[in-house]
Amino acid sequence: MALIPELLTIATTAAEATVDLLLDRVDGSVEVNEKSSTTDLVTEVDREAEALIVGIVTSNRPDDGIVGEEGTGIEGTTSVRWIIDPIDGTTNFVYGHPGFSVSIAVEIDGELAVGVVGDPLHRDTFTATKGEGAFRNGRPIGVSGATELSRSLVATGFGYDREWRMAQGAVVTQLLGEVADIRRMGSAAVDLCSVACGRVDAYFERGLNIWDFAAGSLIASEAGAIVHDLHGGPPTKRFTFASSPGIASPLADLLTRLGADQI
Ligand code: LIP
Repeated sequence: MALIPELLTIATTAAEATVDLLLDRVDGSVEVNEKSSTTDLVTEVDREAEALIVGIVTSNRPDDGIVGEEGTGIEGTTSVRWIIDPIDGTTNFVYGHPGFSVSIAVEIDGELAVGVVGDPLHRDTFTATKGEGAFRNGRPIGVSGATELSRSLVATGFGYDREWRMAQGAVVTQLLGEVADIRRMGSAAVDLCSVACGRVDAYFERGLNIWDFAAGSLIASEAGAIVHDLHGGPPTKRFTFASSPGIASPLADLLTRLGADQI
C-alpha cells in the first residue's frame, strides 16, 4: 500500500476505536483533573484514549514520531509524525455535551498529509488527505457559499486563562455587530470540520495547540476553506483562521482591526 493511503487507514482505524471508547465512557463517572487552570480539564479517558491511539500507531509504524496532548512525545526515525488530541473538547466530554472529538493528523517531512476527526455524538468521521479533498463519512464535503459577513455564522473559542478569556470576549462583543451570529462549540477540531461541511461559515481562535487544529485545518483547507494565521502563514498557536472564501478577506481584515491576534 502507498504511504498516504496507509497512514489514512491507520488514522481512521485509531479514530474509530477512540470514538467507541468515548461513546462507552461519556455518560459514566470519570476521574477529572485540572491542568493549566481550574477550567483546563483532563480525564482518565483522555489518557486512556491517547494510549489506545499510540498503541495502534506504534503497532503499525513503530519508527514514526508521535506528539500527543496528554504527554506522548516520541522522536521518530522516519519522515512521518503523528499529532494526536485524544479528546478535543474535554469539558464537553465531562458534561456529556455535544462538541467533543478525537483529532489525529499526520505530517510527512513537516507537511500535513492526513487529517482524521471523529465526532462521536454526531456519528461523523471527517477525513482528508493533501490534494485529495475532504470527506464526511466517506462523502465529499465543501464549505458554505457565504458572501456577506453580516449574514454569516462564525465560530470561535476561548482560552483557559481568565484575563485572556475576557479579552477574547471583548473581541466577540465587537464582532457580534458585524456578523449574523456566533457559535462556541468547545472543540477546535469540530469547529474546523464545521467550516469544512458548511455548518458554519468561518472559525477563528487564538492560543490553540497544534493537536487542536492540525487535522481540522487540513480538512477545512481540502474542503475549500481559506486557512491561515491571519498573517498569510499556516495556523499556529498565535492564531487559527478558517473561512468560506466569500467572506475570508473582510473577516480577516475585521479581526485584525479588532486586534484578535494581539491579545
Ligand atoms: C479545546 C479547544 C477549543 C477551545 C477550548 C479547548 P481541549 O481543546 O479545542 O477550541 O476553545 O477552550 O482548549 O483543551 O478540550 O483539548
